[in-house]
Amino acid sequence: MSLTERIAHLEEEVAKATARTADEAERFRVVMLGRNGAITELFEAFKQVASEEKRVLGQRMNALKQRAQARWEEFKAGSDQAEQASAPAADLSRPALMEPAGAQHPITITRQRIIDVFARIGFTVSHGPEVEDDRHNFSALNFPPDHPARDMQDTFFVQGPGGMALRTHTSSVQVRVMENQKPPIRTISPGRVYRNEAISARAHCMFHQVEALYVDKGVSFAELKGTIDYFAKSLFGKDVSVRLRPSYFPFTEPSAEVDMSCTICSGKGCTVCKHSGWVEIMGCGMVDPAVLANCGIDPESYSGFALGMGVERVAQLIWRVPDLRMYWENDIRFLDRFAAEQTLG
Ligand code: 2NL
Repeated sequence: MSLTERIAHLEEEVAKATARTADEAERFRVVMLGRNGAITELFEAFKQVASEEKRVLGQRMNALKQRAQARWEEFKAGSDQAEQASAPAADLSRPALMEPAGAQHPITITRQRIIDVFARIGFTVSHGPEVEDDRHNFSALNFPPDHPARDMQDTFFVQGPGGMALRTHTSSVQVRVMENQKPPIRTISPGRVYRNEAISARAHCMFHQVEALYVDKGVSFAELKGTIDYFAKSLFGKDVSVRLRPSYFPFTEPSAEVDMSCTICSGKGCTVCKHSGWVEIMGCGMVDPAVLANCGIDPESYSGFALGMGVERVAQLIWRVPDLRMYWENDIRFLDRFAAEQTLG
């Protein structure tokens, strides 16, 4: 057979070839284009062809080889589809694979519950900067210039001019609200606060606070106590009671510490309440008239109450968290406990 005849023969073979499976497609490749394949052998024979014939035959052979390669690609693609089509159909009645669901962090859940309780009695949420100036974190709140909280020992100061610091409470947000809004003011400020403390089971250098502020004409201490009672019963159940102990804050007068009947032992006495039957949950008081005046509100016409609590502390009382460090260790065995928890929302 002459080379021209062999080319014509293979052109016909390539045109006629079929392959339904991946194996058949592979056989076509080996027979035509493999190391000892017919087309490969054709190119070997081409070396003997007289040079005046080389151009015409060469073009025809290149076309043949390209055609064979294209058909092989077709066979491969077609066999993939055929094999998929012949595979058993997916059983659509099978239950879906369950992806493990993430959980909200206990601090997120608790913060949201606190916000929801106050939202129901008309408090809005306010936010402010975490890096504050001296005025909003200290001086407007009646901290005297030599107060220990202003010490490097207690507060993280930021390098640079102006005495900027990481806020030590979200009262700084309340100051900004009072500067910018006229009473009546009913707002809560949830957020991170920072204190320069050695980290232990009971203290961390960062924690979350929620403060509430109510300023209007004739706001009384009785309303403060009623609000706290409503708050504690909403969050911990109708059976809890609260008591107030006189205390001191620079920004409130009078001031009080709030205890709640121990949720763990219902007041009978346990290690959480140190056998007293009471656990501390927040601080509160009537906004000092000087603080109102510092923020542009006339203390002759208006009065207000404020309270502040640590979110870590409230979460600890809901779930009996024994060590504050557990919140930030991200141990999956701890975090998984909250997968089933819901916010009130
Ligand atoms: C606590 C106690 C408290 C306030 C926060 C406040 C804010 C303004 C004016 C007056 Cl703008 N008071 N906030 C009042 C009493 C206590 O927090 O133990 N926090 C973790």
